[in-house]
Amino acid sequence: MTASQTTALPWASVAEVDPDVWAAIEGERARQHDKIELIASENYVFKAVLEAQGSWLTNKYAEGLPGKRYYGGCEYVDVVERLAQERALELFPGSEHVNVQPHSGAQANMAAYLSSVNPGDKVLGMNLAHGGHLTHGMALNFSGRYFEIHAYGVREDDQRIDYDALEVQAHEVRPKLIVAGASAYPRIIDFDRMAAIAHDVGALLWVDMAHVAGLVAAGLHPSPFPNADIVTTTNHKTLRGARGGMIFSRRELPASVDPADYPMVKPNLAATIDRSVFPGVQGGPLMHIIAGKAVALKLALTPEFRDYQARVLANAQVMGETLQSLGARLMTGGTDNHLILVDVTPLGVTGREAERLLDEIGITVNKNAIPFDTNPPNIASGIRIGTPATTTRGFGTDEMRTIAQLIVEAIAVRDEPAKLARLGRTAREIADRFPVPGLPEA
Ligand code: DSN
Repeated sequence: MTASQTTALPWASVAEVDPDVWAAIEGERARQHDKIELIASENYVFKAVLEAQGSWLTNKYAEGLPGKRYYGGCEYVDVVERLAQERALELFPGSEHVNVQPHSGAQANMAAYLSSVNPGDKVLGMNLAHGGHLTHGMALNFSGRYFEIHAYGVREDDQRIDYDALEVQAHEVRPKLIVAGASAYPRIIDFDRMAAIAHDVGALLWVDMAHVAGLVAAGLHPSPFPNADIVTTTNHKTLRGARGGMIFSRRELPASVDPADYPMVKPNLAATIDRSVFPGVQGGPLMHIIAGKAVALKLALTPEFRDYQARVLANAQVMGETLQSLGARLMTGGTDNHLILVDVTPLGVTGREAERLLDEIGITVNKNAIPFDTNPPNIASGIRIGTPATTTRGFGTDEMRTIAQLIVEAIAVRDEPAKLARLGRTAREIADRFPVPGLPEA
């Protein structure tokens, strides 16, 4: 390297400094453009969010909260974090307190536990195999290792949450904390009923609304506020924001619980939540990511965002109806939200086979266990299909109908490469018609 190259290095691009990493970034750009993204937890951020996330705010340490930092020079990051907080509280009416620092949904969830239960305490969470989440009590996760987890689930006949059974179980178990929320549940979750069940047994209700947060913000899924005591979310799923998490809470414990059961809550729940995020589970907040969250939350407060969420739902409806009319078995018989859980075994393949096959024709999904699955999780009987990303891209119900047909046809002609190649060309033609927001053209 020459002296002038060394001098230029601080201003050089990724492509110049590290062609290997740049090639992978560029490959991912092309993949995101060329393929149809149906992973229910993914989305595309707008350029303004990418710009904030990629900004020099990454250089700043800012442990603490706005106005109460452990570092100097925080005047601008304080502005950014306060804007994110104000917008988050405005987006979810009934919310009383928010911390926008969690690096991820899992870390927001860790802070929820730290604010409400001690190791060994009883927690009632949704069974992962029925659509729950790793951090809601899976044995290998910290949640399953440190707390006494009791799982509730869905009924076998209609695959819907059995609230009556949950109520009975809550009275038997007497948990300190009930966790609501799911990663692969296509129906509305009755947060109010779950709050009533929790408060009736002297427990706190924590809602992890990560998957449906955008729908909640748009008023298209019932809100967990004000009845849930703690609410966590990611920012990057239906909310279409920067990658990361947020945690909301009531200011005070609800009157229905005995404060003696929650000795970690001092002097109130809001302060406990903040303390649980930092120094509880994190050090310095990622200020560039918080800037991305602030920008995305501003966009989420617009009428266009509500319209987008309505189109996410309409697209999921049409996708589900078309798949069902073509012989696929939908868990719960349909969907109320942004995702569909499809048992693909009646079509002659496992979830793993379907995932691989669809990838071949340019459609990205994930294999997913279905409730009472007889296949192991790494094979699975189902696939999970979501519409947030394609809807951001501008796909409408016509495209959804065509994609559903492509999915079923690809499975039917899975042993015929020429036919699969033809389906792949159709998928690519659709993708080519809709540029991905925020993504530069090649
Ligand atoms: N991994 C996410 C999902 O795909 O649903 C949840 O954290």
